[in-house]
Amino acid sequence: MTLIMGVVNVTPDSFSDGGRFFSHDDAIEHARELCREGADLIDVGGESTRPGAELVDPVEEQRRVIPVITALAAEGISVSVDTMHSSTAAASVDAGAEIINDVSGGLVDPDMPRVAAESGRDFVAMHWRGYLTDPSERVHYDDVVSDVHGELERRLEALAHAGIDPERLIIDPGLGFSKNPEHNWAILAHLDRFESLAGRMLVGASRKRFLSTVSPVGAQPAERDPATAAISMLCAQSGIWAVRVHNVTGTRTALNVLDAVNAHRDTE
Ligand code: PMM
Repeated sequence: MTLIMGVVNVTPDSFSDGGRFFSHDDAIEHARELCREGADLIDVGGESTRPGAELVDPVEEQRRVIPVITALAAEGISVSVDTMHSSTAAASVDAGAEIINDVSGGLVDPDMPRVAAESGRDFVAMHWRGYLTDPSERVHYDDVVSDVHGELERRLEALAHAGIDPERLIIDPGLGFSKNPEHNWAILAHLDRFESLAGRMLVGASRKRFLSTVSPVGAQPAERDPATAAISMLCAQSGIWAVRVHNVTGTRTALNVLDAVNAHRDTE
């Protein structure tokens, strides 16, 4: 059963929800709402990963996310922290985070692999080719599926070498990060090719720009939610561990449809 990771960005500038949940109370209330809608876990982030976004000092990042993580964990909500900084990861784990979600896969902060290993928590290693000022940077691949697979494989080896239990590693192909629309679609068409790398895979397609190619002309990020829900269903059919989404209701409904159909497949 694919899990739903609801996104709570405590940032002024994330591409689809920046500024909406910037106060702690608004962020906590939004997370509760996502759980009521069917989220299984909540990903809390304090730094936008949007190309060209301002880098956030870890002290400011922690000011944004730690009170939110503390409150959610106290309510029994499973939390992951979306951070590239080891100090924020460590403080978040102390506050109750169960998963460290690092879009750089431990590349930005050299202390991250050790801190993640010592925390004993799950670690999401996303495919990443560096900070970007423009999404069209670093998008050359000979074969995007093989290249992303190979780069993730080497990253996993390094992370395991740093002491992270391989069972704790979750891979993520990093849709939209140094990838053009065709690359993202090719990865989604070949999710099975990544199965051998790790026991669990997370996919984050939600509201990303490549979905505009399948959405109504001029669709704003939130209007890409139907396309996001459709991808969630494809991911569930491919046995993906979790999907990271902003709109939980759409994805929950899509997964319910799949469950309803599968229930009949199993009994026939
Ligand atoms: N995408 C964003 C942020 N964090 N984390 C993971 N593991 N995978 C992703 O695809 C991912 C991520 C960018 O989206 P946002 O700005 O809406 O959070």
